Amino acid sequence: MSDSNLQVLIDGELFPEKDAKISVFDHGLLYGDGVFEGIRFYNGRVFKLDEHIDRIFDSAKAIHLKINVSHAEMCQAVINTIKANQLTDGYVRLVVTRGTGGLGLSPYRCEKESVIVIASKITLYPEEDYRNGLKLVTCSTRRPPHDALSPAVKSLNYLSNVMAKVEALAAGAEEGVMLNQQGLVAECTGDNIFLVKNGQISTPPVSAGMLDGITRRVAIDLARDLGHTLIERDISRYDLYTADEVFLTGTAAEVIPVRIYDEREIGNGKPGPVTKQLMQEFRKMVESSGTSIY
Ligand code: PXG
Repeated sequence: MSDSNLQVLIDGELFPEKDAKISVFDHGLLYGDGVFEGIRFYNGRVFKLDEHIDRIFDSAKAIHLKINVSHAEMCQAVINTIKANQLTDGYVRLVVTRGTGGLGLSPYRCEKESVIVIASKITLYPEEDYRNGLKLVTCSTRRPPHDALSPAVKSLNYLSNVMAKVEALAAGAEEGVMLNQQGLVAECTGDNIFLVKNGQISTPPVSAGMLDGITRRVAIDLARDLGHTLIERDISRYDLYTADEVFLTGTAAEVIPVRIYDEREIGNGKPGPVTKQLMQEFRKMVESSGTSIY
């Protein structure tokens, strides 16, 4: 996705896209040493901005990366970048890298972190996928265990997710289900997962080893507010195969139904009523809440 005239913010300074560059010695590039966020804005308002900024600070803390910018300044950087690009609807990629250092793993040789804000338009799944649902397969690439790199950290190390996505696409699917070290369902390569069975909604707990998705939290609150029973519990592939409905949540995907999983039709193969209701309520919420940009 490349918009020719994008203005990109790097360490507080705006650059035209073609001049928006960082050093080849940045440890974000050399070691994937850094963290990021994907944030959406709708209708001139940034959705769940505080939550995303909190999460990037938590991710940074977890990898021992000090961000020398305050929460409020980070929010302002996001808003200013959207403004500079005169956008009302789109997507922000916020990246904090360890910064420029020598060759060698030690982060202590990096002088200062770099904060990058890209604001752009977004297109992910085509409209028909929201109407019909996605095809999913199980990937052989697992989520890393908590004692490797915590899957709760939204780090610049997305290779296992990328490899899983390659598997999913190779199988002709749109998304891939990633299991944890126990073989239980964790999440998808860039989305969290939910199922509905006999009117009850369930989703794996964060402890299953996943990103604590902000859209996931929104979906949980929405479902409960609508009077649904929602529980966090261990979920196996069997549970998904035999579910009445399955849907995914993510900043990019929003709330999206699943039609087929590992060649098994989910329910009757059409988006179910709970999924449709949550999609609708989610849409209402994003259109009517968030931090004003202008
Ligand atoms: N799991 C993983 C592994 C993710 O990367 C989610 C779940 C959903 O979390 P949120 O907080 O977005 O509800 C994500 C989010 C991109 C992109 O550009 C990736 C995400 C979100 C937006 C854009 O690939 N990942």
